[in-house]
Amino acid sequence: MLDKLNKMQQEAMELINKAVSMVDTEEIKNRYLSRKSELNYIKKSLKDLDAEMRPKVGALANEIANKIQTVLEEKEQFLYQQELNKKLEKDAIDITLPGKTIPTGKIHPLTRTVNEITEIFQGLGFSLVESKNSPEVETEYYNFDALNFPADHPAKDMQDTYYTKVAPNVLLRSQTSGAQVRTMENKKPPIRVISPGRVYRNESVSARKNNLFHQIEGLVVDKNITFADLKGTLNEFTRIYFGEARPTRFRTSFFPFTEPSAEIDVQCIMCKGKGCRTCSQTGWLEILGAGMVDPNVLKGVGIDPEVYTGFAFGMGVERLTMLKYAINDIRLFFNNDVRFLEQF
Ligand code: 2NL
Repeated sequence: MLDKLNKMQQEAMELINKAVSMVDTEEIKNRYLSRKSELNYIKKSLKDLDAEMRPKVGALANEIANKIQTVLEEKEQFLYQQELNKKLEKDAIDITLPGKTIPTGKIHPLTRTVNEITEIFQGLGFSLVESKNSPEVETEYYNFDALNFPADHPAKDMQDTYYTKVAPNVLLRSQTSGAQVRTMENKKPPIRVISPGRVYRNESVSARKNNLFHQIEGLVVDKNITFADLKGTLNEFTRIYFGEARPTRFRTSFFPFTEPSAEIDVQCIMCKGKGCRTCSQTGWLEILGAGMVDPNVLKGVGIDPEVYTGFAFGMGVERLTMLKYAINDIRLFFNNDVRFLEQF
């Protein structure tokens, strides 16, 4: 019996030695230490042995059970650590790596300019035209006739404007002036509005021209409005938009809807007036067209030009954006190339 126990111990030690996983140690525990194990059976059957053998076998059985338990627990601990280490290694994350960033979109540079210019004029007391007064599909009347264009004006030519097939007099607007004509029809002076929006011209597309672009027009109508108000307002706008005091220049010009008319230049922001490629060596950049509202335009919307006067102006959003950020191709605004867009 003692031999049998010794052999059992040896066998158990070998198995423990060979165990490579917690599954193995669990099996060994069942085999040698559970209630149904042979060792337990021997311990329970001690009473059947004779008085001389009983204490010896009992002592040895207990000793062996304790030994197996101790060694097995050590092995279990070792295997547990080993398995844990493997798992930690496998699931390891490098907490010093940069986090996953979710790319966020940006405001389109043209939208940014429109917002910026709108806010400047809002600060000067202007409000936005109502969108119901500002359709992109317009009638010939609001786009041209109400603005004092003569019937044979070249801008009305099919070559210059997109006419629709809806009706002979329905077209894509070539300026946002129609929105201001509608505003004057619906509201008594004093009027101080700006009308940003998309406009269309039948152009062949190049680095400088696109057949869709954006315009911001402004209109003031009240009693005693003079050319001095026009100059003061637009000088103030230029100062704020270009960020610092910059000389401006008002040149005489012509538009059918204003009299007198002016084109407004700002000193070249690239060369500060010395002359460079951006300003074609002139030292000046044209940024605005403007003038006193022609009496015929006021009459047309039922405003008495003997009582009220006004000034109006218009500017190209693409052009102002290109000047401010030194962009050399208008098509960049419309290609949606992220390498361009993400720079703003
Ligand atoms: C330019 C010049 C201009 C206006 C637009 C206007 C509107 C009404 C009455 C009179 Cl309702 N004038 N608009 C006046 C002068 C110039 O635009 O170069 N635009 C890109």
